[in-house]
Amino acid sequence: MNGILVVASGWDQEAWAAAVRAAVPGRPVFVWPGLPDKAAVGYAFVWRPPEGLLAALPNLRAIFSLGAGVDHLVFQKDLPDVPIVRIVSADLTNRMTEWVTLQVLMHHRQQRAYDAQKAEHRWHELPQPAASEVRIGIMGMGVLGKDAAEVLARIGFRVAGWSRRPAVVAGVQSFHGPEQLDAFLARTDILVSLLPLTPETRGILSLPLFGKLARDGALGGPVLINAGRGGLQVDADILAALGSGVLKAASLDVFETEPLPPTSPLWRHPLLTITPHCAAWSAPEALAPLMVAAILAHEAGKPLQNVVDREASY
Ligand code: NDP
Ligand code: OXD
Repeated sequence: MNGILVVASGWDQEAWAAAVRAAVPGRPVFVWPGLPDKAAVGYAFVWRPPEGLLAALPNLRAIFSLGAGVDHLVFQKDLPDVPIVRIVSADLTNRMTEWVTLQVLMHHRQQRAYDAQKAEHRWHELPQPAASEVRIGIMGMGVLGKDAAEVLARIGFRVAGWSRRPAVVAGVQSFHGPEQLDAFLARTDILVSLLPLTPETRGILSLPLFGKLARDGALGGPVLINAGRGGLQVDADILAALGSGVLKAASLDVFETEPLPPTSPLWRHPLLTITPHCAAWSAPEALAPLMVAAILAHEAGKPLQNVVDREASY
């Protein structure tokens, strides 16, 4: 029957279903757990689906992740052997670039120090380096990393990226592979992480790595910005690095446990900026039409785009 099942744990499933129905009127759209006939599902639109659910759908043709990241899916047991398609959209990419640029500029333009001065009613201009004196390093030069790199380079920062394979972006230096990681870190003042969570990247944002960042930069110490996944970062190492000056400050949008528990010491650290995994929201009205268009093209015989490499886990 090629119906569409929407399963989005913790998200507004009804908003997603409404956006899908508007994009493909007449197609059956089911909202988990309201599924009268498992055989009626051809496509699943998912965010953190319950383990085992997808394997129980006998006519499933493809799985669409409602997020750009697919770690919520690829590590599930019993995942059926159908293509997994992930989100690639200008809307989501722009949202992420906004967030990354905001965080970079907040650290670069010393906004936290000015907030503190405002609290004391203190009028005092701080020395301000130019963007061209600051080196940004972006870990993960995929769809999101490349866009952020282009915008930050356009503002005038010295930008480099690190990925598995060389990435070509005009005006952006490319580093790749484990063998070039140290050289990338040694020239980086603001480290931006837009990596996916995979067995290779888990825990990569750790004290030994922070210790390899440049210490001679114009900002007076390295800054960490992570919007990739919480599992990339070792929270205790971030706290230790902030405490000892190995990191000057950090901005985190993602956490191993979300929502971040109220008892987490991360909340209390004055040098940490925290946002609630909102860097790039998946907007149903922007994304559902793209996913439906992909289904219609697939049903017309065209190959699916943005299919996840299960071997690489992203
Ligand atoms: P892509 O798959 O397009 O890009 C991933 C990048 O990471 C690629 O450049 C890839 O290298 C690189 N990479 C992967 N593994 C390694 C490794 N072991 N060593 C070095 N580089 C590696 O993903 P997107 O850019 O679309 O998204 C990135 C991540 O952002 C998502 O996986 C998700 O976790 C996160 N995200 C967070 C959001 C939020 O709101 N906080 C919203 C959306 C996404 P190569 O180019 O060589 O393949
Ligand atoms: C995503 C996310 O992966 O929202 O898109 O984190």
